[in-house]
Amino acid sequence: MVGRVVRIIGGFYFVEPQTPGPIVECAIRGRLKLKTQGILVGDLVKYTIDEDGRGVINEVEPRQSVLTRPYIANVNRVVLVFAHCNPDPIPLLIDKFLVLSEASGIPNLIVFNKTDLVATGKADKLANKYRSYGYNVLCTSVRSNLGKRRLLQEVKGKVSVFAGPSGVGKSALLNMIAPGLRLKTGAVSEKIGRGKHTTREVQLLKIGPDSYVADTPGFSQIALDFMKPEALAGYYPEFSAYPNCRFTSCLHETEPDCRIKGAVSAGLIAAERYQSYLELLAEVKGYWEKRYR
Ligand SMILES: Nc1nc2c(ncn2[C@@H]2O[C@H](COP(=O)(O)OP(=O)(O)O)[C@@H](O)[C@H]2O)c(=O)[nH]1
Ligand SMILES: [Mg+2]
Ligand SMILES: [Zn+2]
Repeated sequence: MVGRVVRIIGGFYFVEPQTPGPIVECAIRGRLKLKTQGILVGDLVKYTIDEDGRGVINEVEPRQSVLTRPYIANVNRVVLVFAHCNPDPIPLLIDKFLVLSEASGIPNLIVFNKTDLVATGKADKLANKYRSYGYNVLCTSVRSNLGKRRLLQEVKGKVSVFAGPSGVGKSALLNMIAPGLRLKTGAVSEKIGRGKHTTREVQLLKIGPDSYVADTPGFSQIALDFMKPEALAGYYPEFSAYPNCRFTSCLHETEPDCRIKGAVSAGLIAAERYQSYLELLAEVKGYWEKRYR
């Protein structure tokens, strides 16, 4: 039988069967343990059920992708959720989430939630700004069900991870599109959880045939400690229209004949995005130098 690992607890793998049915608790075939570098949540597996009704995983299908934060295999949609207000959007934090998501190579969608709390003009302006950078953007409201159908379409038949700062409405949005989930909402309880260092195991929730979502706890700190400084510009999609600076190693800071800086001066790249690039570059360089000093 074929199924998807939705949760891992203490060496047991909880597998959601491909054909509708209850989740099967599986152990892992000894010989498979040596072959794979562990099975991840999100993996598609072949399993059997023995005479005693216990499941055993015999085989893992090749992975299409591996997302590292959180650790999930075969994710093919990252939904980055922010709020129009309460909490206010912070451009640098948004760009950090975007960079992280672009670095994963998995297609993303920006959702600006709580649209009910701001004037239409203000909401459109924010959404259009990110559209102009090349992102897919959706405005939603859990209060008025705005964007519900589009969001459902976006996650249909996919493994999606909902990420973003705390309190923006990630869990509320998931409850909106899949009321059966009954996820806890309200930022306060999450803040307490974070302070206590509660372990956060990842879990996939099935919301439809072949549709899975992962809710993630909000976090305000993201460390871009894994990338090379030279890679960062590649995670700003609109920068790619201006290749071939004079130096191939150009970091677009103070180098002469830099096409990115030229595009900023000409108003073709938003100054706000270039500023955020420089700030994140300083952070990435800091980590990099610490590691290789
Ligand atoms: N006005 C308004 N409040 C919302 C909306 N979505 C969520 N909220 C509220 O925002 C708070 C945080 O929501 P939650 O889903 O827990 O955020 P999470 O931390 O991102 O999972 C809760 O009190 C929700 O009721 C929305 O679209 N409009
Ligand atoms: Mg939540
Ligand atoms: Zn340059």
